[in-house]
Amino acid sequence: MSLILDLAARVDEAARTATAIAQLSHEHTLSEAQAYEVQAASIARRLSRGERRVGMKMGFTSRAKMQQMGVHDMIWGRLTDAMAVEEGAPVFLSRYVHPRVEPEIAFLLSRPLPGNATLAEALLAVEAIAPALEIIDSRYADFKFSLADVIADNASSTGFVIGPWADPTQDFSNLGLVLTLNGQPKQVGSTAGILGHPLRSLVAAARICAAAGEPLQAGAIVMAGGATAAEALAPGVHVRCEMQHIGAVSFTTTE
Ligand code: OOG
Ligand code: MG
Repeated sequence: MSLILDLAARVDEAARTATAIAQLSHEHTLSEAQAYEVQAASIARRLSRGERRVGMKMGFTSRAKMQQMGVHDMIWGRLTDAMAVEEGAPVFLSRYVHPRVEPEIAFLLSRPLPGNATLAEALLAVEAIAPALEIIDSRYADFKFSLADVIADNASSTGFVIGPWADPTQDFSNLGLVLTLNGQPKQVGSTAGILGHPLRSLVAAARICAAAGEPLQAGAIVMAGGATAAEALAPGVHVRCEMQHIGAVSFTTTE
């Protein structure tokens, strides 16, 4: 088995069985390109189990996230239908290693986006925006990783919860947001924390996906990246993100 396929099996099995593994970088020096090959191969394993691609997620698009994790490059990951969590459905923490949650904004595309799309073109391709929560879960012990490690691990993707879809023609450049756990505010921020305007994250997503040979298609969901640092999840917690003007999204955790 090639090294890429072997490492893909390692991260995929770790995610599937919610078992922490050692960082790949402890044993192997992977380039960023090789790490994305591992990610692609791990997603191919999911697709062969019947999962379907539904979009992509951006990572480290805010200073808050970069500071929290000590990584200063944008990354991306692939989303499948199995990662979608219906709003209000219970989130079973036994499925994860050490899950965290972070507030994001999601885009739904009504048309394909070429790699060279401008901000204006990207906006025209947005059918709707929504307040969203991303559940991230590094498969690496202690949630510690190098850039190549986290890329190979599909950018810690685990789950995403999308709130009510809203009109994208309103100004969403600087919407205040609050992340509460059991009613207690834990993180406060703004969509402006995402690259100054979350639409910039969509433009970057279009460029990255086209370069990877998987251009963004109509119907794709794009998660713009955490606007604030992430919070650790424990059982029995009601998690809610309220986003100014566009509404709220929530879920409750269980064992
Ligand atoms: C990596 C994933 C980063 C974001 O929104 O910045 C990410 C991690 O923090 O484990 O999802
Ligand atoms: Mg995220």
